[in-house]
Amino acid sequence: MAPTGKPLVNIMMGSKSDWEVMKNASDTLAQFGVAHECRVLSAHRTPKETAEYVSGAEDRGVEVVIAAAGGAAHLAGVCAAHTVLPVLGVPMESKLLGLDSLLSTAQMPGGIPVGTLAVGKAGAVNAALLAIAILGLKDPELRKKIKQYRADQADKILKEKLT
Ligand code: RP5
Repeated sequence: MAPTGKPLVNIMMGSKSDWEVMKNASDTLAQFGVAHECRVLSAHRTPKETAEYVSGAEDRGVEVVIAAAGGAAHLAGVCAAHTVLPVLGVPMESKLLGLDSLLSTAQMPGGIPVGTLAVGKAGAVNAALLAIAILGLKDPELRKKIKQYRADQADKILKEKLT
């Protein structure tokens, strides 16, 4: 069940076509019980609404913004330009295998940072985990859950059997 309460994380994506991948970020936050809101908002197609939404994030009590886009992927950069909250960028796979998205998201000019994750699903999951780690700085329960997640992950690897 999706966690209820005031969203601490906003997940934004440039198109509904990004949702299949970004659902992994949402599911990861849900697994840790972190309330969040997911929206389709585009840097290019809905520039005004994107700016308004992210500009209001701090006042809504949001603490981390995750922004995913593909191709000429300016969404995370535009978000970072409109808020001082940490912005985590997830480059989507694209016609150029995500390299265009990666560079568009990562190559920010000095002064406006975007923390850029890997292209695609790994980036979506890791953006959520990094958001949780940021929230965990002042939430010992979340930090405990991260440690358990890492321990479970290690256990799983150590138990792998190759036929
Ligand atoms: C970007 O363009 C979106 O983030 C998406 O990854 C890409 C393609 O969008 P659609 O044409 O599928 O809507 O803005």
